[in-house]
Amino acid sequence: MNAVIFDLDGVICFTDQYHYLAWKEMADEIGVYFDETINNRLRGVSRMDSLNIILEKSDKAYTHEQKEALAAKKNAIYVKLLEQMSPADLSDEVKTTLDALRAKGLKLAIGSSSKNTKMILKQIGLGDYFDAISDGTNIVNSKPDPEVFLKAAEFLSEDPKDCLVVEDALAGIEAAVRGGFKSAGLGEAATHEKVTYPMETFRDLLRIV
Ligand code: B16
Ligand code: MG
Repeated sequence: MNAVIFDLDGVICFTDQYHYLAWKEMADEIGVYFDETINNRLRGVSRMDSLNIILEKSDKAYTHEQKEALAAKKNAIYVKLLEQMSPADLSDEVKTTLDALRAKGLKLAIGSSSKNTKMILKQIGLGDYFDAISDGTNIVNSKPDPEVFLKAAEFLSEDPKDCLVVEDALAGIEAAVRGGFKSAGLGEAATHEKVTYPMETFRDLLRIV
């Protein structure tokens, strides 16, 4: 293994609650039912795909422009909430493990669907930490398409078979498998039938690589 590619939300840090609060405010404004169970389906899913899932509960048809406006409204609320994040939102376990992986000579990258990746990394004090960042701003197709991870491997000049993808979402493991990567899964992702290494906690990576 030459490199490790980390999903961001649900692996390096946790912004689920901010996504939830922002989508909830938007959904309440248009009178569409939304709860934590629906929010769980949005993990690892792109912003527009998330909105489409939320609008399954609406009987109104929205135009593309109206959807763009709703997604922008949600994102403005979300970004405001992200401003509260600080290095205290990066756990000791994650930071210590990342440093240990780097000390082993591995290249470290991010592969996230989020277009807010760079802001989040800056907020938690990892703005300049990774060797490459592939995120929602450089892809056309989101997970389970492997594009975000293939781009990360390309940015690192590594072959997918020499990279480990770390994910918390089933769609993320699917993307890793389709791209020819080995995968390590946390939470729900540990239950994917094709995951290479199911994990209980982030530091388990040290016994994998
Ligand atoms: P944004 P990940 C994903 O991040 C989140 O899990 C998902 O809930 C979100 O909709 C997606 O990013 C897009 O985020 O609206 O900030 O572009 O898990 O791929 O790091
Ligand atoms: Mg995730």
